[in-house]
Amino acid sequence: MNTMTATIGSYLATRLEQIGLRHHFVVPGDYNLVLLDQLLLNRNMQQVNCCNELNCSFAAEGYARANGAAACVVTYSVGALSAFDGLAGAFAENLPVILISGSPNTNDLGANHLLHHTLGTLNFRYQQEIARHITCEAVAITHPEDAPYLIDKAIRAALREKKPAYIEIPCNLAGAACAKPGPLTSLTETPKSDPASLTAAADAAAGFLEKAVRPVLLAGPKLRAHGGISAFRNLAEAAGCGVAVMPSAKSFFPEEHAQFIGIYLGSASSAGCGEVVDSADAVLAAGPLFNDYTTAGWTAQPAEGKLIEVDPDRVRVGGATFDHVFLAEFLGALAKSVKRYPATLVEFRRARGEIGTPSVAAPDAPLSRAEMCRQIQEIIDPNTTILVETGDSWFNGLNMRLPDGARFEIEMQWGHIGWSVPATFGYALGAPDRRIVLMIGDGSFQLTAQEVCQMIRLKLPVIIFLVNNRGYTIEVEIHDGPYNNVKNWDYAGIVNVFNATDGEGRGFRATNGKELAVAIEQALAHSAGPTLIECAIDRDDCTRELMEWGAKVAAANARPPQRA
Ligand SMILES: Cc1ncc(C[n+]2csc(CCOP(=O)(O)OP(=O)(O)O)c2C)c(N)n1
Ligand SMILES: [Mg+2]
Repeated sequence: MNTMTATIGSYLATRLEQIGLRHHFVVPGDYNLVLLDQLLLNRNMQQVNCCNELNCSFAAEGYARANGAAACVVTYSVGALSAFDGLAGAFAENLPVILISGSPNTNDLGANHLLHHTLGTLNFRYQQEIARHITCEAVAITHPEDAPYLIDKAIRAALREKKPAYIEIPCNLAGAACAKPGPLTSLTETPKSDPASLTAAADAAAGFLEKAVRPVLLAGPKLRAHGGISAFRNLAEAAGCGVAVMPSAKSFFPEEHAQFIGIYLGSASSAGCGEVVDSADAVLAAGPLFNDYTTAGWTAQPAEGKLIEVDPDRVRVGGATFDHVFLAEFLGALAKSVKRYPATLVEFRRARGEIGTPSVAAPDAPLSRAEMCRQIQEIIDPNTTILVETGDSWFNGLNMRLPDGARFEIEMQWGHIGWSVPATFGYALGAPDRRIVLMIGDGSFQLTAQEVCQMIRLKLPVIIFLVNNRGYTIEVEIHDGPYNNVKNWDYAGIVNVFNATDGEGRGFRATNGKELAVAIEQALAHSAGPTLIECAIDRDDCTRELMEWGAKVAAANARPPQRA
């Protein structure tokens, strides 16, 4: 039997299709053109061009958020080194993005001559070396017979670790024959906890909670990547206590649930939540990520002595660590034995007080941040995903109330401004039936604005709220200076530039509530392309949470150097 029925490119395409990809993102270059031809032969996957490789990697990152995994294909060095920024972001955000880079002809590896798109030295291995730092597996194919093994090794690692992987394919091998793919199951096995360690961890956690009177549960960003969302909810319902979420875990626990107590971010928490979490005598944090931002400058890190930390593959309770215990299994095991702890819910209702309805601004009053958010809130339905960019959009978004089913995407660990335009593009392709809403500041938009043209090209009805406060307001709150001013653009007008003669994007500028309402109405009625609504607000009109958080982060940044 002839098993050599695949090419390296078609093998890769089959694998990407098998792991659930219906799209892959590309920027062509001479080192990857034959590979792109091979990928195009697979009719079950659409090849999606991006404007540049940074955007290409962020588009894949956004697609992975919607779809569970993603792939992008770039050319050697000039492309890949740009894509590494988004790939590193996927590492930080626990998303399995496969980056495939074309590379030099295999005959050039040992030859004593220089190549274009390289450093102008004889070293052609540096790209893979760099990739090792920002992926869980980085492979370089040098012989066709090894290709299936190496491709599978990289994809398997990415799916298991929920981290990016890197595959380098020389330009003269993409069309070379190799063995055809075996069954997919070999790539997607679910890891199993050590049974004794799992039982011991669940017993220790139950015992730890029994000593507490006011425990709370805290959802962290790794819950989704590690498949723990429903197990977390079951545990919460078994324990009956208050449930807070970290900012990057917003939407991982339903906000309409009777046990939801809000977003925990120290003094920048949502109403009533900070008081309850800070005074809890035990905090079970599931898939958390505590860094200087998520702890508001180290002011909101639960003390070690009251923390149960459930990481993807280990649990820490008090002074003990239980290894090889996987998050979802642990939450499931604990749910079976946990007692009920209603105290924090009672406390939360008291601490939160009455929730008022936001007042409606006069239609022709200058647009305020509050009025903008009030109107955006009205279009968030259970089928909406709202993506929020680094800046005050983080806090505006965190303050939105999500009906059950609505989703929320934030990139708070990597925090690359400009992430959200390409990520929204990728997300929209991965979730074609959802309403996609993006909130982004003027400064961030200027990094990756050109990817709006791809939303136009593919007729994606994304709604972009571009918050024009004429500067880097989040940085103004951390540390101000003349560098925080941003050159103004005609943001609504730029959509027409991208439309050229064949696009159907729409651009609006809102300077008061009435103009915003009209623009939103038009956006909701427009399905043939994106709508960008520039919301012109005052430079200092920012959230209370940003001011609180900014002051804490500034203080953490300003700590003097320690003496030995
Ligand atoms: C790639 C990158 N460069 C620089 C920064 C630093 N930075 C963080 S937020 C920010 C400004 C964001 O301004 P804008 O998008 O206008 O949001 P605003 O705070 O005004 O709402 C900058 C420059 C970053 N996070 N990422
Ligand atoms: Mg701004």
